[in-house]
Amino acid sequence: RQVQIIGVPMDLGADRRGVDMGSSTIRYAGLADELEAAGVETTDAGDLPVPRAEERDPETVQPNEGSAKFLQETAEVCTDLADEVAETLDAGQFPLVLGGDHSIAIGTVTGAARDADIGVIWFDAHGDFNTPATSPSGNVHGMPLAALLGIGDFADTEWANAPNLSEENVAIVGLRRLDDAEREAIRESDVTAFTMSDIDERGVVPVVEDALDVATDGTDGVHVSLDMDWLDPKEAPGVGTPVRGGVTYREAHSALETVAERDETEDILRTLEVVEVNAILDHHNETAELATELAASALGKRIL
Ligand code: DIR
Ligand code: MN
Ligand code: MN
Ligand code: MN
Repeated sequence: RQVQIIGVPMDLGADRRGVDMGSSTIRYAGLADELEAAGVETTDAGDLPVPRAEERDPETVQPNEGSAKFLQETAEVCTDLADEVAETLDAGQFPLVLGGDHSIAIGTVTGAARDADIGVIWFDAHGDFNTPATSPSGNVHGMPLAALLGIGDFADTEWANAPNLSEENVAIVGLRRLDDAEREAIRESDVTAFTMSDIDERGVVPVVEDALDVATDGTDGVHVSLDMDWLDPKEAPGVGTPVRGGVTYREAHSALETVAERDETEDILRTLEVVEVNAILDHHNETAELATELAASALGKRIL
């Protein structure tokens, strides 16, 4: 497997500035060496251009302003990213996308789903199921799953609706914080959602096995989206929206090793992204280091 690293220094989708540095901090934490040690060859495409919030002309306020901040800019970045991901796959390489905030998943998944039926595993404390109409924050990083599935007012949002992705093939793992409208929308959808309570009761490996079954059922491949706030803030302090009660360091590794094991036998992994590492909030780059390690686990790193 030849991995192509694609950085997306995006922070327009989140209130906490500093997440734009996520891709550099993950690289600085030694991603390429870590992957090489795992026997994975890498190349690096560098960072996609992302406009700075400060650059925007206040005269050109978007129609969605207030309900979804920077939606137009997000659409542009995600369209570029989708092209980059699709081209990387066409070239026979494996896209590893580094955020940036979670809004970029709209681009990654749209690109991954361009020429294949895909399933998605979404490791996150949050549901990311808000829409511009329901979002209490207006931050697009709380909306990517709803956007990709064309939920609510995203129904006609062409740039965001992933072709070849159905709700039946989406599994959220590790949920512990939902806004009211998100809870409603997830219940009404055919998405499978595993909460932290499921992990408490059953253990992380059986839950991830079930999530893999959901994501692989009738699909050509799986996208894994890893929001670092999925982990407990004690393990991953460098995130903008931490929620207590997340998975531990060991559980996180077990989960991604479970993905890698399935991939070893069934060749299921199509794309991977790691998002929401916030360099300003991090302690000595430890969240970026953990992101690096978890990416290596997903791509097959083993102790023996
Ligand atoms: C919150 C936070 N539900 C929002 N979402 C986050 O702004 O919509 N998702 N942080 O990962
Ligand atoms: Mn998220
Ligand atoms: Mn299908
Ligand atoms: Mn989250």
